[in-house]
Amino acid sequence: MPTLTFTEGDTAEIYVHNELNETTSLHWHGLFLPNKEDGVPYLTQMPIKPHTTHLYKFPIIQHGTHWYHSHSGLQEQIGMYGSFIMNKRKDDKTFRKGIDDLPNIPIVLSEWTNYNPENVHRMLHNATDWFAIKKELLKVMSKQ
Ligand SMILES: [Cu+2]
Repeated sequence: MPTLTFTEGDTAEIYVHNELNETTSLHWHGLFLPNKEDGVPYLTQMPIKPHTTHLYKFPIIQHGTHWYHSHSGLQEQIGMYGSFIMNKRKDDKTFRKGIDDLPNIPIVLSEWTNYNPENVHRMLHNATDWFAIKKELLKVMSKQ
């Protein structure tokens, strides 16, 4: 999902247009914000219904690079996550010219599977050896 960039002192207004045919929600990982904006369905908010728009609005009271992700089902596992950059204010006493104003180039490293994550989840609960067989792990183990 898109990199979201703010500056400490801003008020974030993030409109989520849910174009999925299922509910969704977004969790702002590691951010200090009012609980009702935390993005956990049935705990801090109701799920965002399909084909509706939800506004997350909260003050940015910190700086640093974080990330955000879907908190619904296994949507995160199919790529519903992105970088969340909060720049330090230029009038911050600790602002270091030539360091804190360097451009941000976010790189997100993540595990990935081409399998439907619902299938992975099901297989993990069924104690299948499928993934060990695919990696030829059982063959290696039998040689020991
Ligand atoms: Cu998180």
